[in-house]
Amino acid sequence: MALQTATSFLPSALSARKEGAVKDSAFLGVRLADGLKLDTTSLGLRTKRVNTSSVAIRAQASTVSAPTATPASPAGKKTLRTGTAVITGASSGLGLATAKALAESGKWHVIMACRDYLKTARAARAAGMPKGSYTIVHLDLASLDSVRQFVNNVRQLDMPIDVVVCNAAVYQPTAKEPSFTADGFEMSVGVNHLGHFLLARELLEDLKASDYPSKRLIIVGSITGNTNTLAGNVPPKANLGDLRGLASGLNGAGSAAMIDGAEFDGAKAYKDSKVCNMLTMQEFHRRYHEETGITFASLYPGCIATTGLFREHIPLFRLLFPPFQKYITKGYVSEEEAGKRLAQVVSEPSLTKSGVYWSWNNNSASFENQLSEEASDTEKARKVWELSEKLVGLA
Ligand code: LMG
Ligand code: NDP
Ligand code: PMR
Repeated sequence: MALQTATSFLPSALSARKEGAVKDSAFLGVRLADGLKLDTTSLGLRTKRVNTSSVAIRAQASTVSAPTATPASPAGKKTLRTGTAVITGASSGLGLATAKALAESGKWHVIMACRDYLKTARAARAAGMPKGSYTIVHLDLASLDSVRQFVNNVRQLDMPIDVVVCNAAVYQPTAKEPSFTADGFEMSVGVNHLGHFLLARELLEDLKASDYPSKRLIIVGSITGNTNTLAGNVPPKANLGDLRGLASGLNGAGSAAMIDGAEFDGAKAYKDSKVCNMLTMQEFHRRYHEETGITFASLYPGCIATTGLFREHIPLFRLLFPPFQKYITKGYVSEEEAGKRLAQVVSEPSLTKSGVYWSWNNNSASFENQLSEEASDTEKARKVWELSEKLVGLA
């Protein structure tokens, strides 16, 4: 436990380094000499084979074996190797339920990309995720440095990256004033969209390099960003306007903490961020699907009214929202059911179509849903892409 605790506070630079790169680094009093490769399993970064009671760090020459074994079945038929899926925000709600569903299937190793190591470790254990089926790697989407550091760290794990799920989100419906990420972006759009935008752009290279037969990049969307629905018409409605706030850096200067340049509204900022998520998925599809064969998808998993997403809402809302969704709108789904849905988008052979926004009907059957006019506006998607590139330092 002590080891795991310590790893959560490990400077990212130490969490895993490539051969030869670790220079005389001290950790828990153990020094690692030049030229030795860290076995990330013994850093607790990868729970597989970690003996939590052991504090010894083994410095060894062998590499961490990626979960790539493709044993031939008795019939001599090759089975699909274990896939590796990165899931952001896997410490609770939909992300955790999806991680659990994938891990329990035995077909996936999950990289849980989370900002709170201890919370995630406890959540994974409490959810009963099989040991060795997941690795926790620190990621704070409210910092572009952290995103870049995360990308470096997962690359050092020597695991292929076959699927990436951009799931984490914050929702600040009661905030009167905007708050900002480390890079000075309004928090909801900064975390939900811009952090994921950089992450997805970086990990695209890793997806391209993977030999997995069905590689996917999934960005979680929502009904509330789609004004072609009843839920999307509950005020405040999503509206990116002419993107003037995004263009000016989303930093609150000149009252431009909102994408459309209007006064700050936390609920709207969240819905706007979801529109960006859905536009980004489609722009990825247009730019990269043909060339790479990667499936790009988004989804509305149903109304998971009990998750941590509503932690900042008023207590009355948190009390009434679940029964309202269960008995009145009938849009409610449990975390478990929503996790199964997202796991389908990760793994189902029938859901390989790219550029799709998936939803499920009342019988839990998936279907290709229609996005609102704004959330399917190709010109806006291109502009959001280009402005986001500038903000995250890719252009
Ligand atoms: C707003 O506040 C903020 O003002 C805004 O800034 C922003 O943050 C926004 O989108 C976020 O939130 C939210 C506030 C107003 O909502 C609440 O606090 C509570 C809303 C919870 C949902 C409504 C519950 C209503 C019914 C509860 C019943 C539960 C029990 C069911 C048990 C059934 C058993 C069989 O949010 C608003 O948007 C208010 C909009 C005004 C609409 C008010 C009318 C509600 C009508 C709902 C339809 C259902 C009607 C039928 C009632 C049947 C009763 C059985
Ligand atoms: P939760 O609050 O349960 O999960 C959100 C996750 O995001 C948590 O793991 C949280 O981490 C993580 N997170 C927040 N900020 C950061 C950050 N700066 N860096 C890294 N991770 C961060 O909410 P849900 O499970 O409901 O939300 C998951 C996704 O589902 C979101 O994309 C949301 O928009 C979407 N969605 C949800 C719906 C619902 O009804 N709940 C409906 C439609 C879509 P931590 O645990 O540390 O706080
Ligand atoms: Mg909404 C079919 C109706 C439906 C569905 C599926 C949702 C989903 N909501 C519906 C209807 C209504 N909602 C109605 C009629 C109202 C007025 C009472 C209403 C209100 C409401 C509020 C105040 N709903 C909300 C809020 C929130 O704060 C949530 C939000 O907008 O977060 C951005 C929310 C949601 N309703 C949903 C879903 C899925 C949410 C969670 C938001 C999300 O993750 O996108």
